Amino acid sequence: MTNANNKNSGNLLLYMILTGVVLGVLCGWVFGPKMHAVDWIGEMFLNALKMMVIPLVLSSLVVGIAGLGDISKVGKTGVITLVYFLSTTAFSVLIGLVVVNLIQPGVGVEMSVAPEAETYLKEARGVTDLFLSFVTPNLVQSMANMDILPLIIFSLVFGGVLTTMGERGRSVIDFFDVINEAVMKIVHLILYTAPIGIFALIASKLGAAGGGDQFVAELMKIGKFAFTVIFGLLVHGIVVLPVILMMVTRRNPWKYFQNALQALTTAFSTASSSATLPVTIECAEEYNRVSRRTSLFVLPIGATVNMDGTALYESVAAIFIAQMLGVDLTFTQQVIIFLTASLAAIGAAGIPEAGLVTMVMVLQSVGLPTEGIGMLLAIDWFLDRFRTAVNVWGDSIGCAVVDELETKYVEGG
Ligand code: DAS
Repeated sequence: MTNANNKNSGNLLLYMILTGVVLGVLCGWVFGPKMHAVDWIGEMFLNALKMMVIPLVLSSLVVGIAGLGDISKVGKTGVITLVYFLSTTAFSVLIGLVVVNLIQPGVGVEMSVAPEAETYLKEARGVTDLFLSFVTPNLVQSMANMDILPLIIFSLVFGGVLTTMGERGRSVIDFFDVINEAVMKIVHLILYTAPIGIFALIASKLGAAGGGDQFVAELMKIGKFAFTVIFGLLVHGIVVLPVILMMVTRRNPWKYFQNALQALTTAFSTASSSATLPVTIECAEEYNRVSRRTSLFVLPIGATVNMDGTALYESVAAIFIAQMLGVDLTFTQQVIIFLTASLAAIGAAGIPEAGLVTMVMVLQSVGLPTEGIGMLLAIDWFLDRFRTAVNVWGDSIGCAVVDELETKYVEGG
């Protein structure tokens, strides 16, 4: 199919997905819990995308690494990617800290704890656990648990080693190249079900929240907090990231956004960066014309470790809980939150509500009661969608930025 046909069919699919989102909100809002009936359709669509994540990450990184050239080029591109990830995450946490200290959403709010908070407290990991999670004693077990971080480390090392094994290594890389292409073709097929899958995901989620009225009542309980989070995410997503894109690549951010919209809509609907990864790669390569070697290197890593939206959310939530308790955090404690929120975002998996689990680390770092998470539970499924969309937007812009700098300073350097 020519690129023009590709784009047209992509546009048609996008309009159908957006229609699915609107109808999903309407039906969930009006029919409430009755929309539980379509829960299984949304679950099937989400699982179909998740099913592609493991083969996609493994094949993408092996091919991506090999495409970058010799080990010194891989090293330079890796440094550029890491600098982009860390700087945009730092920016997002800084924005979070500024807006939450200015708006003060927690002042005057009574803290009540939801019983389900226990679940998130049990799954929480400390800073050392985060570093331990980089390497696994059982790769198959980690993949079964959708623990992508160790798979990324393994794939990067495996792909790097293959590039040093001459013809034999090349043949294995070509094998993974074919797998990667086949996986992307399967994703194309899955995306034909996206409109109905996304409709079902949103309708059942909003229905499970009790429908429109119940959802608004819960939202109003911590409305100022929700406003602070969404305002901060918009500042980062509409100002900071597009400015970086324009300054480094001279690309038109609005055009870039339109071409990434399918991925952003999927991220919003699924609340999962990992499940959205196949679509993020498709939008970057097919529509935004980012080189395959860069998108296959940056996006699988970004979907797991580069989570600007999550980092911002965790810094805002920690200060919000302190404000509710009347705890006046010192400057040093806010610096500690800056560091642990950035780390927690790196450790959060690209799955729904992962940011809640890693938030425990942030609260514990400054001695705040982790039960405070209970205040956020009722609407986290809603705010998670916004932060996941910003996570994916940050990854999408990252691959264009790295592509530009890699071409200028590594390939051509
Ligand atoms: N839902 C996570 C993601 O997939 C983000 C989060 O929970 O904060 O990016």
